[in-house]
Amino acid sequence: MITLHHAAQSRSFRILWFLHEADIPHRLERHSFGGKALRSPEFLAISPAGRVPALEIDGRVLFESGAILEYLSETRAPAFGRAPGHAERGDFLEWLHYGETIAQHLAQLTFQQVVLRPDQRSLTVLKLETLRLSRTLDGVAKAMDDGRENLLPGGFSAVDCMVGSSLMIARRFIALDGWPVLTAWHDRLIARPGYRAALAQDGPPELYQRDFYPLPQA
Ligand SMILES: N[C@@H](CCC(=O)N[C@@H](CS)C(=O)NCC(=O)O)C(=O)O
Repeated sequence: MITLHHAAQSRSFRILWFLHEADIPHRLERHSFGGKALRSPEFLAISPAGRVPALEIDGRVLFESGAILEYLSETRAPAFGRAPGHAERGDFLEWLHYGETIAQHLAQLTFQQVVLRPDQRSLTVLKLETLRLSRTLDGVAKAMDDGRENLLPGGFSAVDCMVGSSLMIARRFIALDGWPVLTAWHDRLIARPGYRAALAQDGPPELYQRDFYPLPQA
């Protein structure tokens, strides 16, 4: 049985969502960001930086969400991947990694808005990271401007889980109103049975208590 090391509202949701989309049986090992469990020798033996997701599969452990999605699509759900030689292979790899280009700004904004106390926050960092996040969303919107239904024109794939999960968190910091194609894509994604099943399994909030975190006033 595949085991997903998971924390609610985190990057491991990318994997949880994919497992449901591809109908792959799995069990969850739930983790919390509170306390020091992610820094225990036992967990560091699974994930060297003490991060989620990590996936126990085929007699080994895989970490890094992009690598996990690539491995799962190659070994368990080829229709949701783009194998070498496929016309969309290059785009698939680009978007798979682009999920982290978006997520680096989400991590900064989460740290500022959720982890730090109000008096520790930097308005400069918050404004800059919000702007830089919006630039990454511009990139997705530009690609989807041709009317495609999914991030790859050929159909739903692992990159919808990768980038789509980042989009779900991005909208806690930026309203999507300015990007109608992203709003429409978001609405299609959350209507998917696989997404709904993953959300039901995600667990109680680990990070975000609010739907939206506005920029604090100066
Ligand atoms: N590039 C990694 C990043 C993993 C990562 O940073 N995960 C966060 C949750 S979203 C984490 O485990 N943070 C715990 C910590 O920093 O202690 C991936 O995509 O899997």
